[in-house]
Amino acid sequence: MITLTDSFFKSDIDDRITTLEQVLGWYRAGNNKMYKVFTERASYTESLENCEKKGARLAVDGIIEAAIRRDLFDRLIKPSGYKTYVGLDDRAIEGTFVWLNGKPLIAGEVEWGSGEPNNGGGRGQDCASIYHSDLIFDDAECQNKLNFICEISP
Ligand SMILES: [Ca+2]
Ligand SMILES: [Ca+2]
Repeated sequence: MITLTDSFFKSDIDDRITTLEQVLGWYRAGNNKMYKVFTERASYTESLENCEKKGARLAVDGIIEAAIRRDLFDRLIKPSGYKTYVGLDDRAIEGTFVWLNGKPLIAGEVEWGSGEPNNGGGRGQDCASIYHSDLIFDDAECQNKLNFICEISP
């Protein structure tokens, strides 16, 4: 795994974008942020850490924006073939989903699967994921090992 270093972030933005796109395989979305789905499945906490190690974060902005979300789903999440974590959870207050940027999820902002979020019927499911089959969300048990999508502002 290639980890982005301080020197990378000090280099010219065009060089950074070229490196991310052409060397590291990140996708530049319409919001000018870059995305990559990682398939070394990880828990939610590990996914947060893995994105941070890459100088990124678990995806938020491109997931909130519906058109970008659709693009990211079609290009990255669906082909990855597995449920994928995004930066949204209700770990702090049960039933109150908050994006990693601190903004609360607005009702109707994303489409949940039928009956979701269900908190696992009381077992405790606090970490949001997107199915690879359809662009719908499910709250998963945070220790589940899923794919994850990172977001970086080059
Ligand atoms: Ca929950
Ligand atoms: Ca669920």
